[in-house]
Amino acid sequence: MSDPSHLPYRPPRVDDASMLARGRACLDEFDARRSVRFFSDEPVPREAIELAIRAASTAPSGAHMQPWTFVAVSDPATKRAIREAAEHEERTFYESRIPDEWRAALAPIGTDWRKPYLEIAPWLVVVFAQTHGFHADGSRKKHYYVSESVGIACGLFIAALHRMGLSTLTHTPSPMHFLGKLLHRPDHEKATILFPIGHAAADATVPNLVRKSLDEVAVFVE
Ligand code: IYR
Repeated sequence: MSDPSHLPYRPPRVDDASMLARGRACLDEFDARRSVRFFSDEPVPREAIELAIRAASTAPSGAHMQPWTFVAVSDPATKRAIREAAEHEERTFYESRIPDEWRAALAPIGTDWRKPYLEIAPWLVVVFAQTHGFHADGSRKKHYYVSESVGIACGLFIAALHRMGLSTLTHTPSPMHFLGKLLHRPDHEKATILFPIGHAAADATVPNLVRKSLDEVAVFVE
């Protein structure tokens, strides 16, 4: 007898030649993505953000708990409050807390404490990790592999935005507690990544970075 809680799954079979053609196209598309710090203020429809969140939420997660909350902000006053709080934290980071090795690592990227994109980009999406959930009776429900699950969801989110022609940045103001306060999130939700989202500015530039080669990132055991 078949298990009623399991359904047949028959992903379409792809022949090797098509597989490799698709793989190359996918690589080219992902390779063309860059983290963007210069945004246009041109509006982006809310539905584009909804679609990217739904795409992200298809990520595999520990015991299928989907332990994430995406908070999407377009309200200018809230964006301004986030910018002000982020710049306050970043200023102390860059001016005193930053260790020398970290400062040197960031030098080629050229970042500093100023974060104008937090007001210019039409959307900010803050991804919160839920340290636990709740059962129907209000008791705690355990979540598993929360960082891994949220990290995978964020990866799919970035890929979905890129496929839609939108730009983003994985921004991690440190510390991030202010985001939970400003966005009225409950204590069991921890801010993990803040994504400014929009169209890249017409004159946007990106650091001239080189990606590691396959040999530097992979080992095959055959
Ligand atoms: N959170 C800071 C610092 C920063 C840290 C890393 I690691 C980066 O790759 C880039 C920046 C900021 O957002 O400027």
